[in-house]
Amino acid sequence: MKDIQPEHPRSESLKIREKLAKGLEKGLVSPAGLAAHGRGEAFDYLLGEKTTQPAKKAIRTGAASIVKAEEPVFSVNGNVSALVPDEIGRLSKETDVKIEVNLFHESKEREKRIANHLKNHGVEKVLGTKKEHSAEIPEIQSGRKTVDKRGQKIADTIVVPLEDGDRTEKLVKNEKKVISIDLNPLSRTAQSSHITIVDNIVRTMPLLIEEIKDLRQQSSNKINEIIKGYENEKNLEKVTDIMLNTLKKESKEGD
Ligand code: PTJ
Repeated sequence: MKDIQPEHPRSESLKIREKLAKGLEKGLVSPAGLAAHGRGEAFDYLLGEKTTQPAKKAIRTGAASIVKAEEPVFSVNGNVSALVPDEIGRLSKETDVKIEVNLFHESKEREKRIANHLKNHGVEKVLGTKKEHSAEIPEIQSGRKTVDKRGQKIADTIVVPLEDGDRTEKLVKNEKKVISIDLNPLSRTAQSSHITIVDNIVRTMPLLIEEIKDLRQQSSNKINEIIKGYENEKNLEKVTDIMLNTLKKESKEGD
């Protein structure tokens, strides 16, 4: 990895960027993944590169929905595999969430490389790579339509990080509960998910795992209360306000 000085004011952001660049070199990330990352970085800047209160609320509600689910699945694409492989390993070991590779830019080779990469990071069973287990989600146009019979096809709850809009809408239509992780609160994914975590996935994952572990010890009443008390639209408005205030503050300072 390129030498990034810890005292550099943008060192954290540069380290994340470097992970993506390495992921591209290793054939995990698609070239379009770099553009997607750049878009995310811009929104993260407006969040102050911090996990906000509304994001924390969405993470806790997402965790509650995962604990309540019978068949929870976490969908992994190229960017996600490069950014948080250790956390996906922990998620699969420490919770009941299944891990499935599902790519927008379809490539059998990349799918296999991602699955191996995840296995090297502790995921014992990676779904989504075997033809004999493949099924389709009707109406999805992209490569994402092919899913695993043992995973997303039967899942009641799916976590879709860094996702394009089409699939989220179709998953919702197919009565799946969708939890997205997306730094852009205006994206179609963010707008159509049941629970939208507007945060950088590198910050979200450790918090999500801890919340799942904590909520597994709680009563089903408590879990239901958390889910009932959450309104995604309102939560998205709060995050958008935080971004707007960052811009307003900057414009006043420049007066
Ligand atoms: O590996 P593949 O073929 O499945 O492709 C993966 C990408 C990400 C290229 C594909 O899903 C794609 O094109 O996604 P989009 O439509 O660019 O959407 C990605 C969303 O993720 C955008 O809204 C970004 O703002 C957001 N995003 C990017 N980086 C992060 C992020 N959200 C959270 N954490 C990030 N680190």
